[in-house]
Amino acid sequence: MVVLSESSSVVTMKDCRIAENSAHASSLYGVWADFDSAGLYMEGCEIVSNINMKDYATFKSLRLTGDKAEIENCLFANGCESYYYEAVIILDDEVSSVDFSNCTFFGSGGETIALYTWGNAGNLNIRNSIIRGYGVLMQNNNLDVSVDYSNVQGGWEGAGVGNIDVDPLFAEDGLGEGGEVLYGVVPDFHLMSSAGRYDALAGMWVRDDVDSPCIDAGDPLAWIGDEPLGCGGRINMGAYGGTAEASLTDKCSEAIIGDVNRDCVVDIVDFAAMAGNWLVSTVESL
Ligand SMILES: [Ca+2]
Ligand SMILES: [Ca+2]
Repeated sequence: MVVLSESSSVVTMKDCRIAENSAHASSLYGVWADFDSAGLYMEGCEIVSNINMKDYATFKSLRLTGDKAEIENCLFANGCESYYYEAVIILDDEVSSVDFSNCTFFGSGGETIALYTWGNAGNLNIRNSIIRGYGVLMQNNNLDVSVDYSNVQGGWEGAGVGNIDVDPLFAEDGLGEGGEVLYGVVPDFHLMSSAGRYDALAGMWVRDDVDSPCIDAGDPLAWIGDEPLGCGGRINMGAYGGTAEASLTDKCSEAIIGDVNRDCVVDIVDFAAMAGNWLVSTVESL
């Protein structure tokens, strides 16, 4: 477990992986961030396949206690079979502002809750994310919550637009047909795609027979980031949306100069994107 406590500056965690740990304790955490005055920035982190072996115990990927956090392109998924209660993410009281963007929350087994909040008063914004498992539970909640362009188990009836509730068609969720954890099976939360999907285990691109509904389902105004050629010109939901490992929309024979949004067509959308940034420069002065 990583514990971050009483930091006077913003802590950055980038491309960290906390995985395949098991322990026997009442309560376990991947990261517990308890800040008095600063905040947490996480990008590209994975807290996956950890398990608490004790009955009626929990493993929480992330616990935020206090102040603000900004979390992008992170994956939170932990195994839990017979335990009656678990939360992938927990937000405690005193949280003031938490933004999740392009994250995947997956609670497996038992009555696993993907996102749990308790007694908060602040802002929680979730965008372009996938929340599967036992859905979202909020108790004594005073948070101002918005969820946009996300796939939420059980649906989302609060503030926000563009949300869906469908099977995200992960490459491998690590569960059997009865929802049981398949030990020894390495989960892979890339989205299935007939045009192309990065197989994390094999380290190569493959094609599936089906297409995930989370492909090109993110905020249409969000930039595609590093999504590769054939990305459809629109960001995907989930932890790999906006990255070079984003699942593809189209099979494209070659890149075309001027195809700004990499959807394999040069049209007015590309022209507008370029015109909107006309004469903008990011060159830093020496
Ligand atoms: Ca896309
Ligand atoms: Ca284009």
